[in-house]
Amino acid sequence: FLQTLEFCVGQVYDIDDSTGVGRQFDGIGGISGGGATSKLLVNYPMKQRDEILDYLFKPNFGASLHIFKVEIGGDSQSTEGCEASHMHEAWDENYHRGYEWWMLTEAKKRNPNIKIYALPWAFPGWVGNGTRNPYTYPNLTATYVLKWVQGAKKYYSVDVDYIGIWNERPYSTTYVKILRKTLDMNGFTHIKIVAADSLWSVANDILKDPAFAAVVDYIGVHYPGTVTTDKALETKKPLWSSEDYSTFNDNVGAGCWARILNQNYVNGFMTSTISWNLVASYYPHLPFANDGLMTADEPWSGHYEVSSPIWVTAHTTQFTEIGWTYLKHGAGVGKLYGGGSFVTLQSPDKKEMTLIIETMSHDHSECIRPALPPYTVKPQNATFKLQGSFKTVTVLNLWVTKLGFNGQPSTLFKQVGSVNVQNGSFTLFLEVDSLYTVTTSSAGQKGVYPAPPASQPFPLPYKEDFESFDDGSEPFYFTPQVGMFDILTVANKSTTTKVLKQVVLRAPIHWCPFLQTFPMTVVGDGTWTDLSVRADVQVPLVNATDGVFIAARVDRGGCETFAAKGIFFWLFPTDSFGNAKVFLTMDLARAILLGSGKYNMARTGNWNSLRLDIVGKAVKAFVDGHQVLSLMAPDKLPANGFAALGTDTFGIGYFDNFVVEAPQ
Ligand code: 147
Repeated sequence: FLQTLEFCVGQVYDIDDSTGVGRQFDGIGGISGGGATSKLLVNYPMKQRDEILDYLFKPNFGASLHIFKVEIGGDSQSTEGCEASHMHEAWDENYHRGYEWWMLTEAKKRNPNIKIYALPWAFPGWVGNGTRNPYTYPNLTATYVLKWVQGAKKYYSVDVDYIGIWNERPYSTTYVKILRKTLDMNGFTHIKIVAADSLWSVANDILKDPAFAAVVDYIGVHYPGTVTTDKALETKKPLWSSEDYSTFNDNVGAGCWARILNQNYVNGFMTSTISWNLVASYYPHLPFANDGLMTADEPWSGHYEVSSPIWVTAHTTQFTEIGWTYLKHGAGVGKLYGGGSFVTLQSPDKKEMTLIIETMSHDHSECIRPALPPYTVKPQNATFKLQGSFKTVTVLNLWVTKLGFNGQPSTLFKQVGSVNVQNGSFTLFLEVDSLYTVTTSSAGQKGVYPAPPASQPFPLPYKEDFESFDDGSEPFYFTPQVGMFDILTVANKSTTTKVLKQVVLRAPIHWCPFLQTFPMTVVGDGTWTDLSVRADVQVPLVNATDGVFIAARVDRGGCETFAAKGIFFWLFPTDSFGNAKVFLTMDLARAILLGSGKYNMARTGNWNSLRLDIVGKAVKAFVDGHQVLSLMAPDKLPANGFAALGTDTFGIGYFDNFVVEAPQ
């Protein structure tokens, strides 16, 4: 008899606020940055760009995010590239660089209530003032961060809500205290501090040091695997998964995201989960391809994909708000008898409630990290019994996602009518790999735009003279991997011309495990094979690099840029007649020299034009139209890769009239 009953109504779960509630819900977010993850979004055709931003930020439309986290650019590599600092040097300030300012205003335009969270991954070298440590001069670092906060307010009317310390790198309790003081003294008492975007061990310092505890508003950890620690709970601080997900955005990624959105609270009492990244708007040949809630990496075609994690997000975000509360474990929050989990949230006035149920199976919900211990999920009936404030609820709206695998179709964020509550309870048959939202709210909407244009490869020939960009901005498509490349107007004979200038003059306080010292920006398509690459180049007289290069078949970017292979054509001009050197190398680090020569007409302070032709393994290099090198590259030459340009050291180099075309 018991078995039969269980088969009919399944396990019974209480939804009940009468003996108190759980923690305050702090919202679901996405990250632009860490780094250069939005690089290709900014030059989409306006129509598609607005559509993509609507899918991300517009309330009751798509992901409808509650929190937008952005990188405070540090002129240094932070995963997909380098993001511009607002202060390349101590004496320099510019609040119009890069794309994060623009992203902030677009997010706020769509949702004025979206919370803004800012975090540095890296810092310009001067912040360390001779050291590669941002805490040697904590006042300097705090002032640098303050300047960014002030810039957001002054130039974009954007209020920063949360500020972080240093992404996944050490924090200093002294620095955090000074940061608090610096913000307070400048009228930013409302900004809350998240510490420290890394591990749970920050709880030890919070428990030991009351002054530190007093300035930490939230504990933010990365990739917690849905669990927390006793010490973290002991601090009584709100706990956040301030970076999570980072999984390919197919249905397994959607399963990962659905599972952690629920279970970060169920298992770990975390009240916010933030996705790295928001939107995968970077070349897919860079690391972590498609690890965003959706993908928009083809500004040239306007093509984009609204991936299933967008609709998983909607299941929570469209029916909750920051400031709602989770119900207590055992009274609306818990694990399902047959596998899976559920959370219930209620509005502050206790009138609205939202129940989110996920039944993601192990193999269809693995995230990039950490490893997921085995478990099973079965189809099951579940009965929910409404008590307390919800006792009188009679009708609830039901939204369903069923992730399809092995060629099975998916149902994504579909309203399937309503659930009738009978005698204070309702029963759902739960399928595996599914997500259910049962809510008093009638606000949900599955936003839809007509299908975007078809996918196209990066178009060739590609020509860029930089004339259409403002000084100080960064050009579209060029994605700096080491160093920063800004637009600058320079004199050219009787007129002026806009050029691309490598602006980083000393090693940054880097985020990647290794310091990288050869500035390079990549462009185009990582599948490119035979190419002709051209650029006008100049090593100027002051604060300059020693040499400049153009390259093809560049096989990687990100934190491993230092190990990039490809064909690199270098020019080292001299400051007097003669002995200007040219090289061909098979790597950025110039450890694999393929050939060298001389070109007497290249002098610092002058323009020369470089051309690099590669067909199969045959490489030809030209300066000012004169062939200076011709050789066969070894078999190990990458078969495909980006076009690129760069400099030999942290020092100024100029580039203009960049061309990529099929070889003649
Ligand atoms: C995170 C970074 O914070 C992001 O910027 C991005 O790089 C993301 C990609 O998955 O990863 O950094 C981590 C890198 C390695 C680990 C965790 C986080 N890890 O090996 O546990």
